[in-house]
Amino acid sequence: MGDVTGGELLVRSLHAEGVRHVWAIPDGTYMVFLEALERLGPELGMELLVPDHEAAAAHAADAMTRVTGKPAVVMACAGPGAANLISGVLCAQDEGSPVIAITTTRRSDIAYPYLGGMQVLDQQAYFKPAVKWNTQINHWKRIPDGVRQAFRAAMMGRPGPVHIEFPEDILAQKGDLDDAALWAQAEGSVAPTPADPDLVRRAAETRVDARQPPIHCGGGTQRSGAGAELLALAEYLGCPVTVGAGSRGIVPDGHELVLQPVSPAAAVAKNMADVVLAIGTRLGELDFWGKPPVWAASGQQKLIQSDIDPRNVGLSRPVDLALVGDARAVAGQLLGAVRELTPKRETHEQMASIRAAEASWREQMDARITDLDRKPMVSGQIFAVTNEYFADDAIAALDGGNTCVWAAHYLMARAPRSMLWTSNAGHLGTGLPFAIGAKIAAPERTVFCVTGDSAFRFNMQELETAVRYKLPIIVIVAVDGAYGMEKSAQRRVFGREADWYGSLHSPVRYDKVAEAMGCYGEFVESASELSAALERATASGQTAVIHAAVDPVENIDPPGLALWAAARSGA
Ligand SMILES: Cc1ncc(C[n+]2csc(CCOP(=O)(O)OP(=O)(O)O)c2C)c(N)n1
Ligand SMILES: [Mg+2]
Repeated sequence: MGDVTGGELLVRSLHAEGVRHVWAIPDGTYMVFLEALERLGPELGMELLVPDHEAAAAHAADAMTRVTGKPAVVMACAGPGAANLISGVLCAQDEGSPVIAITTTRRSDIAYPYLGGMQVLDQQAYFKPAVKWNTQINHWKRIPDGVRQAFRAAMMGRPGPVHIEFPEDILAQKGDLDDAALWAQAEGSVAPTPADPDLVRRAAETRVDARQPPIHCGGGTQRSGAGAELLALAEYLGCPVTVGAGSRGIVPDGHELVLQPVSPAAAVAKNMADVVLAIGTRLGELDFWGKPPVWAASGQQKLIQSDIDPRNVGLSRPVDLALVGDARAVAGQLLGAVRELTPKRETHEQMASIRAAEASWREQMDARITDLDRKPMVSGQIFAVTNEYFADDAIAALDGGNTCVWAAHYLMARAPRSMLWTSNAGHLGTGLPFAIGAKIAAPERTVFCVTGDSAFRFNMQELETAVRYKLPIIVIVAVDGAYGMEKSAQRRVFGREADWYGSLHSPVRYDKVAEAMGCYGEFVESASELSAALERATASGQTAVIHAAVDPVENIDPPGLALWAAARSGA
């Protein structure tokens, strides 16, 4: 009988999967695990990260997966910790983030909900709809393979969260390491799968013969890191590229072929196309379900759809050719196939009319943000300033209601994995935790967050976490004193003069709150003051919060709101 605890075996099993960070609020049920993590962490290169709320930790882990393309681990205690964790896990599921959620249960002899034990919850049932796979490990020996299964399940197909739980007595059990099935995964164990080469060839022929062949990129392109291949494919064919909220930056904004989502230009490209390649996407709600009026009707337009998960293909409209496979692999295959069929092409002539549609839309939009001295500022001006101030590979974590709609139109995403936003889940409270997770995962990259004031309040306590880990992230809070997007909805729905029922906050100075929590704070009322404030915030080297007073009337009406509302109708 060895003396390696289940807690230590869990640490070693996570290490075998390449884990470097574990988010967890200390708890007695896994103190044996924490003992081993403290003892072995320096040697194994593993670190404990302590959040202030479990849901925020799940969001931070979510961001880590987006920035690295790898799974990230979050742990929570039996009962209330698990309950707090769940909203972050649900969000990760919507977003396709491989978050490994670990919970404990109380001891096996008392972990029965009817028995009267403390912190007892049927967590298997509770997590089941929120994850791809979950299990309970009931023997010391099964810890490494349980962990291995969890990592495989999280990464296979469309990535997503998984849940494993350990009764506290299993973590306290002891055994001999030689008896444990502990090994690192072989290279290639989770290799990205390509599509059928014959179908790829047919798809390439269809695209080469097409008159107007845009590429539409979904979030799967970001997950698989398909940026280089897609850029090369688009440039080779000279075709327009449309992106969704989850794929911004995959072909960098500012590139002559890429078009902003939810814009007339993107609608023209999609609607006029005779053959669309939609890659790494389900064609969901913010893609207008792949249907008219933004897209042409399926009889008039061929759709080649590619996704890693066959269940995502042909969901809401018929598909002419399906390429089931990893987005990066498929984009590389298509590039190889079109190169054999045609020499490199000039930029498609259609780009001229598309750009004309974009220019008139942009002109109207930009007229609203030209006066940089106006107080309070217009929300969109925040992004005009951050676009200038931050480097191309800076990571922007976005959060809020209308604040994010402004961001969608004004923020330039100029690198892959540079814009983090829960555009599928629409989950407020993710911005600050995302920024924290991103900075930990990519310390060499600049990270900033722009958040609505209401969104910020959901997880504002995590400023303490950012300060504790000395993370120099800059948070810009767009303060309209309200649930701005819900004011827009009231105006739309009430059918009478809306009075912002339930939508207004009492005044808060977020820079002062931040200062009280050990951050650097700034209060800014006009966009012209914002870059100097950003300079000072950067120079502080601290976690910084800038209270940006935005015009509450302007914030009710971000650009494209009618288009966004239209996106949210139909199916
Ligand atoms: C967790 C969560 N709760 C509630 C909502 C509903 N909701 C969507 S937008 C919004 C208002 C957001 O306000 P704020 O963050 O201040 O941004 P603003 O619209 O004012 O720019 C609300 C309450 C949500 N999406 N997520
Ligand atoms: Mg607000």
